[in-house]
Amino acid sequence: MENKHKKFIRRSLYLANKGMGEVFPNPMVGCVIVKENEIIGEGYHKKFGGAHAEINAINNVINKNDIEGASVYISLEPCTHFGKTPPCTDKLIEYKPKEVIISNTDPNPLVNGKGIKKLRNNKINVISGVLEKEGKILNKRFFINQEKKRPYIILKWAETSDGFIAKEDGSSKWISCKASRTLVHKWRSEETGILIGVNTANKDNSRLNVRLWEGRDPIRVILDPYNKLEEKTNILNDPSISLIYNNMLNKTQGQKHFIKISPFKLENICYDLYKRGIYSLLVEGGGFTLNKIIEKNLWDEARIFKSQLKFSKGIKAPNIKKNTYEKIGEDKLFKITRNA
Ligand code: AOF
Ligand code: ZN
Repeated sequence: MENKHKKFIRRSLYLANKGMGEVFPNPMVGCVIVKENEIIGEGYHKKFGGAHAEINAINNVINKNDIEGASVYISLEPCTHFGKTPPCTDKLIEYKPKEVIISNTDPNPLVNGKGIKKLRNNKINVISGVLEKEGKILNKRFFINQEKKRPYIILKWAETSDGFIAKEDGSSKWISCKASRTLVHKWRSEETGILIGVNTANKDNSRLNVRLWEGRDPIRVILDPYNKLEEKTNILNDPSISLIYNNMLNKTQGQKHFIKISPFKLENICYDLYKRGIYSLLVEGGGFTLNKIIEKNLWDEARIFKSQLKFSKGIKAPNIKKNTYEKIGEDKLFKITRNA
């Protein structure tokens, strides 16, 4: 049987997950308060700007005196700063639990160990690192944002069975099957931004929105160092927002934002995106862009469809190590997560 700490931290992670899609860009956090092996209160961070998990859990306890001597399980170290809400650490100390068990320390520089230290200074026993890996996976975007000050980056492409992502003329439509394409639209709805290079934007006239699924459209990001994006493209003509990163032009025309980045470096673009609130990015090609990001080590996940088609020649897919796969319609889907 799983030990007691793991059991209740797992429950806190389960509760945290209920905040998915609502708390962003905050982390998902859950909290369980246990006395004599019974849960006496639990809660999670429900909405961005709203009460933190610990406060909701405390409010859920019927007799607040019971918290004295209890064990508090939290998926993330309690905060110590006055943000949109007062510090959870101070609130916990008021109620005198005997111990606090944590999955992850909070990478936010405003907290980062200060919560644990303050609890210990107030004679509360702290155990941290329980199911740490699971906690990090749950809040993978938040951890990358806080630690690297850039969006969480997911590469996506479809390749033929013989390893090509496009024909020689650069055309790449319909390599993957319908089911895979539908899944990609779901993924688009899950991230804040979507990025492609200018050649793909011109060649495919991509719209990069969510059509085969229900959900929010991501903000479109185009890498166009020399302003080669063609006037007729959907990116420049439909009413949605586009951020067009380039080497020389800073201007806004309606929803189209031309952003000058000089020197035109991926690291600088990533930092600018982070500052603008683009906390995650789905990168949909083309080959040049994908390879550049891989070369610069700026990716966190890759999702690769391998279809049954054969091209024999064309543009080679990026070369990264794949192992297990799942079947999506007629395709194989390989998912590679780094540092997991
Ligand atoms: C906690 N419990 O449930 C969450 C925490 O703007 P605020 O006041 O909501 O603070 C957001 C920051 O607080 C966030 O970046 C992260 O460091 C921490 N999130 N902390 O004790 C919670 N969601
Ligand atoms: Zn808090």
